[in-house]
Amino acid sequence: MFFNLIGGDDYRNFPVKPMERTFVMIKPEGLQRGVAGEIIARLEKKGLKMVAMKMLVISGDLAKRHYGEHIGKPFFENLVKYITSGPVIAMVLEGKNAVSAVRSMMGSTDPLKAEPGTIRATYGMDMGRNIIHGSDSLTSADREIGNFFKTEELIEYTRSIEPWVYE
Ligand code: DAT
Ligand code: MG
Repeated sequence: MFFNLIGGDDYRNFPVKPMERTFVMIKPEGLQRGVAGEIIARLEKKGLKMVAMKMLVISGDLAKRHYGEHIGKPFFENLVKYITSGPVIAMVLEGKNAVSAVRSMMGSTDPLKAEPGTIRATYGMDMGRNIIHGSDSLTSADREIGNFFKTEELIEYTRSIEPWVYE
């Protein structure tokens, strides 16, 4: 579990809150369809802080590690083929309850069942093309962040807007 304390001396007038970090990925169709920026903008507007971001083509090995919990399921082979089929954008986002904040913005796994207005409901039609990944727990977040980023790629900085995002 990762706790980062915003504030310190810069924000001594505001209560210090424990922050979570979550792993988020715009899947290949996000870039192919030209909507990656729009989706990132939603996450940014929400108030989540970007701690790391990179564009990459996922290798077969990394795909199998990332989706390890699904090995043996009927959709696994297709899932690996699809997630390695083109560039993705991988991110680490930080915020209060960041894991569940992102999951609720994403909506259910099946875009046709996702709540209206969520990212998957807005941008997707098919379970196998659901546009975005977000960690489902703090444990998964730690593991997934470690799979995609080195510690030195996670950037520590202070945002002056922090007191306008959190009371
Ligand atoms: P989520 O991405 O919402 O955490 P998951 O971890 O259960 O969902 O599955 C990982 C991805 O695998 C999911 O985003 C899309 C794909 N997937 C899951 N269930 C599937 C199914 N029954 N058929 C096809 N693809 C599926
Ligand atoms: Mg999952």
